[in-house]
Amino acid sequence: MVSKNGAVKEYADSPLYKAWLQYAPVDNLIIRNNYGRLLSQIVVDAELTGVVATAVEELLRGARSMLDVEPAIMTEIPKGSYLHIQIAKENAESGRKEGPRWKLERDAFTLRQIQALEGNRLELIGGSATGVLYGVFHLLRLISLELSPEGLEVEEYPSNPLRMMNQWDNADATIERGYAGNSIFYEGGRIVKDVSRVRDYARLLSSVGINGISINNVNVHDIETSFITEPFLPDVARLADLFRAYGITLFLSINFAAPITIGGLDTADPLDDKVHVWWENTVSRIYDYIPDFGGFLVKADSEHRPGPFAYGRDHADGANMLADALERHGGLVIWRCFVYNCMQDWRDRSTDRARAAYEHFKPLDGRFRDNVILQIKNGPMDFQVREPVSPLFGAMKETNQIIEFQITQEYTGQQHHLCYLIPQWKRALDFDTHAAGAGSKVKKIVEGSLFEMKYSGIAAISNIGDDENWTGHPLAQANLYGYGRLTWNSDLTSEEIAEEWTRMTFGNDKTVVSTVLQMLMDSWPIYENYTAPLGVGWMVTPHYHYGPDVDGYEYSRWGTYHFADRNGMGVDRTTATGTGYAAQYFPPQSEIYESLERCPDELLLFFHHVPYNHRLQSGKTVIQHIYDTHFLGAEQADRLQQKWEALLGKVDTGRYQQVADRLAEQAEHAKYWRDVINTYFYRKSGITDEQGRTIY
Ligand code: GCV
Repeated sequence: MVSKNGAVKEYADSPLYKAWLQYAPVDNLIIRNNYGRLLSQIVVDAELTGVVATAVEELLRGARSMLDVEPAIMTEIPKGSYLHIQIAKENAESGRKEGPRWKLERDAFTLRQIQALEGNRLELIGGSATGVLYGVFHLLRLISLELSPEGLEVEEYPSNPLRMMNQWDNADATIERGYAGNSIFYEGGRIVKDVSRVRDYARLLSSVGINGISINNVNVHDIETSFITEPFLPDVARLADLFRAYGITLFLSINFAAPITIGGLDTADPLDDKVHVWWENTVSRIYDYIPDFGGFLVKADSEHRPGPFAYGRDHADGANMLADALERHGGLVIWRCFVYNCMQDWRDRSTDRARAAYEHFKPLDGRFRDNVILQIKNGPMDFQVREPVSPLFGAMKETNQIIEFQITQEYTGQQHHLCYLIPQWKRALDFDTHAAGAGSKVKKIVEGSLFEMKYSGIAAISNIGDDENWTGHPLAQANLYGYGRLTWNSDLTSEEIAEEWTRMTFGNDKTVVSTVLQMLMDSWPIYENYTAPLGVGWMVTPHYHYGPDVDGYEYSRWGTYHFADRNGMGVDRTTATGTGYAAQYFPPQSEIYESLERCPDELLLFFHHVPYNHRLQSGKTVIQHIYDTHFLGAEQADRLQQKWEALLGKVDTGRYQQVADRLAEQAEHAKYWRDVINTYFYRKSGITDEQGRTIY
């Protein structure tokens, strides 16, 4: 596979590269002609600049390719059928306004078909230019899904005000936890000169409603620390200009110690006046170059990154200092809550990493400035295949917050294994925290509808690199697509998203659609089956996080234990006899997790230490569950290959072969997982498999 960011032109016609924006010719002639007539004349009631220009350009591209028409762009109402694009009058003015609701209206659009004797009219009204852009992408989606324009009546606005993408890209072109090649943003310590690939990425992102991006790794190394200063700002501004045209605001990850490392100061103490002034000046300079700069994403006092603790200050002191510098310009501080002691001793049973975020941040509720947002990982540990939802959601009623998902498959097969993650994220969003009584779902918290929040939404770590197919595994594109669609509409089901993606990516052939849909929907449970069981997590090769190593982390300092011995396994996080983590939830969730009988099987070993012969709610013992799921998971991974093989000849060779290769690797690796896990627990427990299968 060619994999260099300069070579975009070579990819232009590659189905791998076009991802879900294939714009394949519409097969259904009636639908094609209906849309063809409507789009042959387009009246645009707005200046053809900025985001509107992007929208119209996209529309032309889609219409030419899918409908084989060359639309005429006009300012006067024509005779016959036409598409009429407008911006709602009350929102048309530019300039910043406060508050998430306004942002939702700005991004909203309506799309409807009006029948008339003299010709039908399609009316697209955006709440602003970005609303128009989202409306155009929606229309193009309807066309590729071959849904008739007849009787069309759509009114859409996003569930979440902030819909963020986090890049973990480094200036040397590597990507932390990246599994699809090198960075498309950087080369040799600088931002790339040829930004055509970044533009194509912006298209993909805005087509699913992403409206913010932080362009560098949260672990900010030497070169990236200077991104906020003059030598780099013109280049950063170039990227900001590019993303702005797609309705996406640019953010930077910063190094909390920057005043020392690049500012020549002897401290980064957030309560020191010199530090304040340094950040104020630095921020003002950024806004000289990027007037609509989004703000900073900050990883502080986490995994050896610098932060306010060095000066005896807390996270609110640190975040507020930056917030003060950004406030006058309308900028935000997005402060990550991934804070825990990563230098633990396995003998210390009182420290529990799962408790850490809540313990650090809950006491600070109400102390953060209005333009600070806390970014909280979906679970209390670190993107494992199965974790409970972080108890911080709902615990901080007076703090802006967004949830953080990981699209890049660090712990879920690194894009060598198929793992469609939308069902996992939906589980988190649909979790009822009971923070304000029954129905206090996480999605309501991050949408900003449960508690009064000025800013809220969803962020995720991207899974793309400079591989021709963007994501390493062609089917991993579904996670990128699905993430965007879910941030736009958290009520869409995993199946709806998977089907949309499949049809846009591979076309509307019924066998292809039903096969790929089923493969995607089965993939997370399959991956869970042959990897770490019952919510215990972490049985991976240290540092790389790919492949099984049951004791790899067990005696290390990261606080990620399973405590398996010859009698049993699991972490006792109950209040009665364990670390007390279960009590961080609101009742009844705290009571359910505390109870050995009521705790859901899938999370049993996250909350309880049990003997191997403990009987699950499923009726099986823990040890038999481990054997059964691992035999089953490996078999299921094998069957994925056969399902895909049935599509030979129905999917183009390039994509067919890449998927086939990855599935073969997955099937092989799943067997290895099965054997390592089964053998480990057989030898620990001495209990044989009821079915007498081969365990080494
Ligand atoms: C960017 C995990 C990953 C790290 C990552 C960290 C984080 O620990 O393994 O690579 O660092 O999470 O989210 O900050």
